[in-house]
Amino acid sequence: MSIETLQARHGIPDKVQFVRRSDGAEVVKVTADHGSALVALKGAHVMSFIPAGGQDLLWVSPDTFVAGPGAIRGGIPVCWPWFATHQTDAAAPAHGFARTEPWVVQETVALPGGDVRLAFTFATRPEHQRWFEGSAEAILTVTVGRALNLSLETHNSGGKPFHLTQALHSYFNVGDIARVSVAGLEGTEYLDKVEAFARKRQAGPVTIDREVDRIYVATSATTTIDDPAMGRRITVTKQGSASTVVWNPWAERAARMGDLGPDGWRHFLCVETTNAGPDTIHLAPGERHILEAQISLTP
Ligand code: TA6
Repeated sequence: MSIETLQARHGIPDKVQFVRRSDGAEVVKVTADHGSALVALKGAHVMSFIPAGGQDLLWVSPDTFVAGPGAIRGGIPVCWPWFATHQTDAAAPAHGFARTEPWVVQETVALPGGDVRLAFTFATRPEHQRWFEGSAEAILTVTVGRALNLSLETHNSGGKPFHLTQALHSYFNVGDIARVSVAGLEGTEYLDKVEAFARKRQAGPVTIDREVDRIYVATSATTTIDDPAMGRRITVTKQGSASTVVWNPWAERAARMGDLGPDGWRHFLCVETTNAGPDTIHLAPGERHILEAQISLTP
């Protein structure tokens, strides 16, 4: 559907605007009473969330090419229907195929309290069968207000059961990664991807002084990112998620990645709401699962 048709069908004056930017990216601009957001149609990818009077909670690389075929670096990639590398096919798209494909706009709603809700859908197609044998539908609901609420519902719409791993892979904007700490995971076990998935236990808050790539397991805890350089704290609460991923590539790996911009790694931390690693969702035909995250500035 063209961006003009989307605007005619789903635009809401002063609140929801569908635009093609000068770089070719098709995006939805959302202006709610207490916050604003920007969502790319590719991947239903939230690229910005600014609570009223504040600064962006999300980081996007200045070097990312939003309109290109690859994944957007930053914001909140929706990793679905698998997280990280595919279980059997290393050549399959990392973090699933949904993050680089267009999603369908289902509805936009101006809610009574001043928040704005958008809903996007994505359905698997026959060409995905080589990587994913089931038939699934995803609905991503994005509600913008004082907080950013995300709900990712998965429905097994086919006749076969399937396994699902997934993430709301949020890149948070931080002033100085070396001074950030994350509370909420104290005492939690994690798989350390930097050390061949060694099983370890978190002592105290999470701090970053090297490459960190961890799947915290068996946790539904709320996490709070304390960012003294920006003088703020960000809280992430979640439901339908029994794992949390914390990732920052640090300098060396960032240099190899090539799309983070100069010193970009210093200015983001991923704290991801996931079902990842051993935390796998099994859906029988007709079953549904909902993964939810609420992201807000801590008052
Ligand atoms: O969530 C952490 C992680 O899986 C890391 O291992 C790292 O690879 C990161 O995601 C980024 O993945 P990407 O495919 O976007 O380069």
